[in-house]
Amino acid sequence: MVDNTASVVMDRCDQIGMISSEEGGVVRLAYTPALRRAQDLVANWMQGAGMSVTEDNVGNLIGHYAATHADARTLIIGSHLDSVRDAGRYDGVLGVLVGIAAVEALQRLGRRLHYAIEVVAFADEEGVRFGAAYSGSLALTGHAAQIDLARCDAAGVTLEQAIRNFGGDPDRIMHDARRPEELLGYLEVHIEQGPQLEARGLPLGLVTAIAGANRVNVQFRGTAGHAGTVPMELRQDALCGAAECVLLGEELARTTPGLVVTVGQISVTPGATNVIPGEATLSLDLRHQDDQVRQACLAELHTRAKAIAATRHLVVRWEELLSRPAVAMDPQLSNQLRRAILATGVTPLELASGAGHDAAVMATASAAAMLFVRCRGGISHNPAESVEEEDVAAALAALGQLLEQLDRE
Ligand code: HGY
Ligand code: MN
Ligand code: MN
Repeated sequence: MVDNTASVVMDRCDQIGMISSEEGGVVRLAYTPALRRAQDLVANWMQGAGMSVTEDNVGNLIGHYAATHADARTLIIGSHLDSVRDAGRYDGVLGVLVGIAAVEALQRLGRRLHYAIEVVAFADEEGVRFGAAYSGSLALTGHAAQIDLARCDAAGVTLEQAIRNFGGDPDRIMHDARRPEELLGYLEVHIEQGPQLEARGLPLGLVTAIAGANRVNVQFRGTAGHAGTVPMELRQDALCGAAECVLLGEELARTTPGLVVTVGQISVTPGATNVIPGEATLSLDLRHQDDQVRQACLAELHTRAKAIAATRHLVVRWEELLSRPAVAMDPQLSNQLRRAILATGVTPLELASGAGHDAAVMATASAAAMLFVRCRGGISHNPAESVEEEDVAAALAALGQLLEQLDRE
């Protein structure tokens, strides 16, 4: 039988990639109508694969493929359907669709395993709309208390209201928690979002660890004034303070091995060409594989931001939105995954992930492992994101092999 599963996965990635809240680019933010359309389409594919489909209180989409017996443990295969702005078609989406395809292959053979499989599309992995991230996997791993339901999006809608509008129940998200003893493990298939697999001509990677990350909103407040009349030495220009902080973050990252610092957003008020900015707010994203280094750099940046404010007679507000430790993948499950990849004739590259993933949160409640798929030029968070169909086929073969291995043991 010609196995056209990989081409079905590619086609479905294209179909999901057509769903966006904006013309001319892929934007599917958490709890928006665009994500609703994507989740409803994926729910149909889950049903078609013989899974029973539910959504939990926090908005995770969950397809359940029952085991041979009722009290069996569950292997969760997950990733996310929400996207960044102007996103590609594979970040998150590929992992959900490969999971469904693996279950479809079992269903076609009428196979039931000694464990149940759940394919989960986690709510709000990217955290673009509300600033913090991972609400789906946090709720599922019993950390609902870490979710700040009062956070607002740019339109002033709270996360709580957004979950309710989406059809979830923010008052009951603590009940989404799964008991660790019922979980066999967690597996996430994801594009590498980096250049290493391509550089080595390898299709698949085995993730060793996921970098720790901080997200901070840094707000500088000065005094708005007339661009034509306030002498330079009397200005309290909030944007100049923020700009100095941006370049300072870049400088710190350039001189600290393994540190990455990114300012992806900056907003200025009042935002008029002839008004000295009274306020400037920047988003800070800081990551490192070593928690000590990451925390020391974060503290250094905070100290330097306060010094900038003091020198420029500004007030700085440092609001921490997210702080995630670096997480090592589970050795046993990773060994199983390595064996499965090798059994398909592929030698995996072992590498750490600079990108964050729900796997880092799932690892707090279950053995977690990740399979990376080569992506062209390592490009991601960009419409040019792309994968080769044969690399998707390689991932499907490795996943199918892993499912059989886990079933035998
Ligand atoms: O930001 C990240 O690393 C991931 O794309 N959420
Ligand atoms: Mn992403
Ligand atoms: Mn992702």
